[in-house]
Amino acid sequence: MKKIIQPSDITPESVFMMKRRNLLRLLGAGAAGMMVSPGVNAGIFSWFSSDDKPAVPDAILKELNFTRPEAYQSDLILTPEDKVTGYNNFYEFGLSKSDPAENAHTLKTDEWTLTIEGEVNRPLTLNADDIRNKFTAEERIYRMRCVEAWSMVIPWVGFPLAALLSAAEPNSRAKYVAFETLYAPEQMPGQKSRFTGGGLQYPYIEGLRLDEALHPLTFMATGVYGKELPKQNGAPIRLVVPWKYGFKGIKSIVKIRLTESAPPTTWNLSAPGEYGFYANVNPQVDHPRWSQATERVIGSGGLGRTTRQPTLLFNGYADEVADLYKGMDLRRYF
Ligand SMILES: Nc1nc2c(c(=O)[nH]1)N[C@H]1C(S)=C(S)[C@@H](COP(=O)(O)O)O[C@H]1N2
Ligand SMILES: [Mo]
Repeated sequence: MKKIIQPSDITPESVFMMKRRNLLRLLGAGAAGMMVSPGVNAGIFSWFSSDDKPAVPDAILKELNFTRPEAYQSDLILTPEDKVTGYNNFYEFGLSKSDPAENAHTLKTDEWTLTIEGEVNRPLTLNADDIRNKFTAEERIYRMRCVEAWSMVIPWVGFPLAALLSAAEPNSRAKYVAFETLYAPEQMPGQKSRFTGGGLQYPYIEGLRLDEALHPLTFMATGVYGKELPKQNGAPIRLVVPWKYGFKGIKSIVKIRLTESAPPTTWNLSAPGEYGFYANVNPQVDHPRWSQATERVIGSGGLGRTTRQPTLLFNGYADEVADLYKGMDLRRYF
């Protein structure tokens, strides 16, 4: 048996929450109180001390200017901001949903370089200012469905990936787009430790077919809830592909490379039988270990309960994207 954490060990979010909240309750206030007493509040006991609150003060996030195109507004109930920015997956900062908000402050985003390279006529290098100001920002309210069977509705701010790619002029050999997250183990504890980082290979990498990447829904987010993106959500720039499972939405991107052949992707490398290249949301194609037919709506219900709702084909965006997959067996290309 390997000692590192395997993807098959990654438990549903409920188990992580069990650790933090219910375990504390089960232990009773007395036992828990002892554990958080001064001098004991360290090491393996440190997770008893927080109630899923970030240990550092919230970062001050700049308000953004953006338009609100009618086509991308929505009647859907938005997930509360504190859930969007406090319940995250960003394994570079740990595996618990509260870890990114707690730990991502070590990520340095003031200086940033994003390159667009490979099969393009005009390779581009963008700095932090370019990322913020070169493209016209708009707000888009998108559903977001994690492969772990939970969902949110998020008001992103950013611009279509197509705007960025067309500036680089993909050449005729370009068929795919490969994305890469920053690799900086000194800033990202999960890249340093197989234990903290869930045994994934880093840097985190993702990919899309070029036609998926150029689809008008495919979005580069530089903000959320009207402000610049918090680090835990993938500052300064992350991908959002609303009809695909959330893991396609790679965070804190430093490189975009146009390629002739399909690029490898982090979760597919880690568990090829569980996470495909396409990762289109599909209630009829179950994950090998759980159903994808329904989803928990994060932030709904109250009193610690969450509402469950049916999952929609292509996460509700079938009218817009089904044509991309005409004639494809969605079970085979999952
Ligand atoms: N670099 C990187 N990007 C990532 C992840 C990650 O662990 N590392 N997690 C993915 C997963 S599984 C999901 S569901 C979304 C979560 O985005 P959010 O925390 O902003 O809601 O980010 C995706 N992007
Ligand atoms: Mo996810």
